[in-house]
Amino acid sequence: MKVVRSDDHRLHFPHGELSDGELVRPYECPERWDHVVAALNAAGMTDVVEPEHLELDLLLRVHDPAYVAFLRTAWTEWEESGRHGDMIPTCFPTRRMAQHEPLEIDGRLGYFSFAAETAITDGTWKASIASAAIAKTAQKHVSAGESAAFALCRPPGHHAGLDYFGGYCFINNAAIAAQGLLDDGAKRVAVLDIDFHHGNGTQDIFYNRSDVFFASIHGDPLSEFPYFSGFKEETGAGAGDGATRNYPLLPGTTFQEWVAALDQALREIDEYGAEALVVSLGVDTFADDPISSFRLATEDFLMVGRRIGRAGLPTVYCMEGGYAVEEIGTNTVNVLIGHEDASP
Ligand code: 7XA
Ligand code: ZN
Repeated sequence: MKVVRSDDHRLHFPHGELSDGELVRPYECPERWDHVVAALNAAGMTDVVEPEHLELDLLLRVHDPAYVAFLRTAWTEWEESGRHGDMIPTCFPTRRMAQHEPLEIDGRLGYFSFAAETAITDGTWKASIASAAIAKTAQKHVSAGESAAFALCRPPGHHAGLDYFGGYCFINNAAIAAQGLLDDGAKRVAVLDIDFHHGNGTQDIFYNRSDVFFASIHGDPLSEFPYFSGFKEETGAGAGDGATRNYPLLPGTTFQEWVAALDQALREIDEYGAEALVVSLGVDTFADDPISSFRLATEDFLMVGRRIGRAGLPTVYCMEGGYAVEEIGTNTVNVLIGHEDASP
């Protein structure tokens, strides 16, 4: 399996994350990437590819132009306003607000985000573009005939919506990959999101579309981030009516319970008639993950990959969450090994 990665992820690393009332070292840290690379190397998955240059127009296939313009210049605007620390949003529009895009950077920061744990730094734009380029390059290899490719994206992407960031995500890498698969010939694509957290951004981007089926298995939003999206009754709208499926599961969910939802999601992807698959691969479903509450074990991830591989679809894996830093590598690579085991 081709592995696409780049050192540019290191350009993004905020000084702090607002968590449980304190400013802590961000859970989403560069060492996560290092551990995944170490596990890939240990497993002999060394068919490494550098990302190709990303045309910025591609971002506009899945994101709003005003949002992309904001992300691109946010740090400069921040510095020009005399600030140098991390850009942490503190004021958000809520129900019936957000009629106007503010002119001032603090207002714009809140307008284009949904949560305060995620900061922008001077390297965020470059790292986010590199991450999207990684997803795009992995997709290109799959569209060209590879059965699967792994995009080692950092920052992750599945919380980034049409016009907002949050949940450590800025550009939606999985959406870039799904759109690319369509642009290169697939008629119907599925995104399967197995990260612990609901992929609200991916859902937002494709909610009204029938050419991308989105299925997400995640912690029940009544008790887990992102809280306001990922309920069972969210099934798509307009042309996309029926093309979104959510499987919210309770804290403490075991592998046996979780895998029943995975099998159901894979059946629905099959019924939908997807020609290609994007997997939002988060391993924060792991029992020892510090910010999640499912109970998957390291060896379970092999079974996850086998089940996905048995679907027999050309597949792009995009890295999302996973914060048990010592185990993130083995857990991630187990999914990829399982996938390869299952492939014909
Ligand atoms: O998949 N998404 C993540 O792993 C990020 C979740 C951020 C949670 C922040 C809660 N304070
Ligand atoms: Zn997550």
